[in-house]
Formats: sequence, structure tokens, C-alpha cells
Amino acid sequence: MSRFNWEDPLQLDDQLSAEERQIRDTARHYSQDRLLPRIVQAFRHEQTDPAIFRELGELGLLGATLDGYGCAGASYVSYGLLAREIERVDSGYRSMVSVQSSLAMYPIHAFGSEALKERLLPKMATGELIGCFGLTEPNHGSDPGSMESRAKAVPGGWELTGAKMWITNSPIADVFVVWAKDGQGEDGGEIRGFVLEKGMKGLSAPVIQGKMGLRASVTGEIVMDKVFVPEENLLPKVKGLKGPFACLNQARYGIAWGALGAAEACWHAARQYTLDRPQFGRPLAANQLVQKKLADMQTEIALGLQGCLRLGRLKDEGKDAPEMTSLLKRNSCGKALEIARTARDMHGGNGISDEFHVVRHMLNLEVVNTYEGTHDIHALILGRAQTGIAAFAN
Ligand code: TGC
Ligand code: FAD
Repeated sequence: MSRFNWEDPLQLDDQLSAEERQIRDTARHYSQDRLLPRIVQAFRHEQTDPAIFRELGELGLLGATLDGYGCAGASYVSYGLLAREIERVDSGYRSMVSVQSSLAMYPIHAFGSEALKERLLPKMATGELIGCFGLTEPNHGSDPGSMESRAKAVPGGWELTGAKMWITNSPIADVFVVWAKDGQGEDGGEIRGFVLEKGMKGLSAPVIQGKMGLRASVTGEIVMDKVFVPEENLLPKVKGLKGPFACLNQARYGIAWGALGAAEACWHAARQYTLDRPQFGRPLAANQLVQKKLADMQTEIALGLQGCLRLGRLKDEGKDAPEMTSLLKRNSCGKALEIARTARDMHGGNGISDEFHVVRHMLNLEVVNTYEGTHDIHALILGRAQTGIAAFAN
């Protein structure tokens, strides 16, 4: 029997522990059985189903790497594997998980008081409470250090004013992790993290309509008009940009795996479609041009997954660095987007229909390539790390 498995050319499966395979299989079965049947309608009609958070929570897939507070305490490799399985169906569903786990639960776990953790994390782990993360502003995306949101110290807490833009989950969120500067001076003081809660006076989160990608994942603004935030909702254990960036290190890592899951879905679809569809009296897959495209997809995905696995193992050993995540977030997103565009083309006219899924992945991956640091911003992070020169600085 051939040792070569076209679907797993470098035998990634053999490199996983029994526990990692189990989490991967749980996520795969849920995604294929419960998410795939809903995605075409959800994407077509821009519908986000909040019940999905509770379903994911029941399976232990929210905040999976965190210890305690009802979380699974799983490995980073397991987290990557579950992101890959969910994004195999849709990047929007993986986005919902990334934000809940890495951008909302993680900062509360890492930087929150014990009381805040005990009050919020167990219900976020079950999906009863939905979280979001507000860093980007209307005028500051790639350069969050220039944010305009301000937190003013007042008796008993803080008063927050400002606006956040492009915030995943915000219109349905119960818990808002928001970053704002704590002073009124020229540079605005230091960046601090705050946990806002649905219903606070002056807090609203209008939906952003008309997205052409990630249509199954709701996105909104966060508008703060003198919102009073009690002292216990401050994240006291961190100051400065390293607070939000610590969260982004986690989420970007999950995206690196997830984008390759979407790429695999496109590759498998292109292979099957070109095997099934005859033109000029033989399957499209019989043409050299088509086989080269399939070989390129297989190669990029197999190599990319090995990179993600290596980073996951380094994270599990506490030996990772943020630049490693930039390298892989950038590589996975750029390669996955290219694969989705090629798969769309290989489906011909049918590739334009949402029933064939590939155009949906392509549109989603345009977003995934942009958020959590654009493809070019991650190149500049890597450029700085090897030249010592920050190309984006004044
Ligand atoms: P810079 O001078 O580089 O750093 C300022 C301070 O932050 C520290 N730091 C990090 N710490 C931990 N992890 C990292 N990855 C870190 N990167 C930087 C750094 O050590 C320094 O600390 P200190 O103590 O010396 O003050 O800051 P800069 O302003 O020059 O940064 C430039 C740049 C381009 C690297 C950065 O701003 C950047 O990464 N921009 C991209 C913005 C971004 O990724 N936004 C994401 C928004 S959230 C989102 O998109 C969610 S979508 C979720 C979904 O739906 O899945
Ligand atoms: P800009 O920073 O204005 O960049 C525009 C272009 O200029 C890009 O191509 C960029 O690469 C390039 N560019 C910027 N600076 C430089 C430079 N110095 N040199 C060369 N090129 C440069 N944010 C959150 O905080 N929370 C969320 O939950 C969240 N979810 C999102 C969901 C969706 C659907 C989308 C679309 C975005 C989301 N974002 C979120 C925001 C996302 O992180 C930002 O859109 C992203 O960081 C880019 O910022 P920007 O849109 O302001 O683009």
C-alpha cells in the first residue's frame, strides 16, 4: 500500500496526540453536521445565529486553551485544530470563536481580577455570554497606538468616551473588552483595558450592514458616550499596547490554522469538481494545467500546516515569539486567498454560485487577510525584526 495519502501528504495526523485528535474530531463532526447545513442561508441573508455560541460551549470549544473557570485547558495545537475544522466550513464561524476565546475570554483570564474572572468566564465558556474586542477605531486600524478613545478617572471607576469600528460580535455582545487611553494629555496617556457590559448607560453597538465577506458573522461599531465603568471592570494587570497585542498573538495563531482549513475546503472542492466535470470528452482533472493547480494547492497547504503545528508546539512549550505568528498568519492568509481564487476559477460559472461554497470562502478570506494585521503590516513586522528598522514609524 502506498504510504502517500493525497489529503495528508506529510502525515500531520501522525504528529498529533490522542487528545488532540479527539478535539479535532469533535470540532469536525460538529462543523460538518451542524454548521455546514446552515451556512449558505446564513451567508446569503447575513444572519448570525447566537445559538451557535451555546452549541460550541457545550462541546468545550470556547476558551479551550484556558485553565479553570469551566474551560478545557487544552493545548494550543488543539486550539489550532479546532479553528481549522470550523473555518473549513466558514471563516465567519471561526471568527466568532476567535473573538470569544482569544480576544474576550483571554484578556479577562490574563489581566482581570479574580472576581471578574469568576463572574464572567464560566458563562462565556458555555456561550451564555457573548464577548467582543474593541481596538480598531474609525480613524485608526493598522496604527492602534494612535487611538482616540479616552477613559477618564471618576469616583468609583472610569468614564469612557470614543468609538470603535469593525467589531466582530459587537451587536450581539454581552461583554465588551475595550481599549482606551487613560489620560487627557497630548499623547492621551496609557492604553488600558476595560470590560463594558450590555446595558451600561451610553453604550451602543450598531450593526455594520452590507459586508461582502464574513456575512454569517455580525460586525458592528461600539459607541461610548460617557459610559461609567466601575473600577472592578478595569483589567488591572496590563498597561500599554502589549495588552491588546497579547490577545492578538492568540487570535492570529488560530487564524493561521483556520485560513488553511478554508483553503483545504477549496482545494478538495476543486479536485472533486474537476474530476466530475467533463469538457472536450474527458474530466477537467485530466488536463495538465488543472493538475498543476491542484499540486500547488496541496503543497502550500501541507507546508503551511507543518508551520502551524511547529508554532503550536512552541506555544505549548512557552517558546514562541510574536514574529513567528506574524509569519504564519501572513503566509496562511495570503496562500489561502490565492487558493480560494484559483478554486473559484476552476469551478467556471458554477464557481460564482454560493451553492458551490468556493466564492464564499474567497470573499471571507479577503477579510481574514485584512483583519488582525493586514498581509502587508505583518510583512513590515517581519521586516523590522530582520533589519531593525520600523518601516511604519515616523
Ligand atoms: P510597537 O512599538 O511595535 O509596540 C508597542 C508595545 O507593544 C509591544 N508589542 C507586543 N507585545 C506582545 N505581542 C505583540 N505581538 C506585540 N507587538 C508589539 C511592544 O513590545 C511594545 O511594548 P512596550 O512595553 O515597549 O511599550 O507598536 P507600534 O505602534 O509601532 O506597532 C505597529 C504595528 C504595525 C506592529 C502594530 O500596531 C500592529 O500590529 N498593527 C495591526 C493592528 C491589528 O492587528 N489590529 C487588529 C484589531 S482586532 C481584529 O482585527 C479582530 S478580527 C477578529 C476576528 O473576527 O477573528
Ligand atoms: P488601514 O490601516 O487604513 O490600512 C489600509 C491599507 O493600508 C492596508 O492595505 C494596509 O496594509 C495599508 N497600510 C497601513 N499602514 C501602512 C504602512 N505603514 N505601510 C504600508 N501599508 C500600510 N478590529 C477590532 O478591533 N476588533 C474586531 O473584532 C475586528 N473585527 C473585524 C471584522 C471585520 C469583518 C473587519 C473587516 C475588520 C475587523 N477589525 C476588527 C478591524 C481590522 O483589524 C482592521 O480593519 C485592520 O487592522 C486594518 O485596519 P484599517 O481597516 O483601518 O486599514
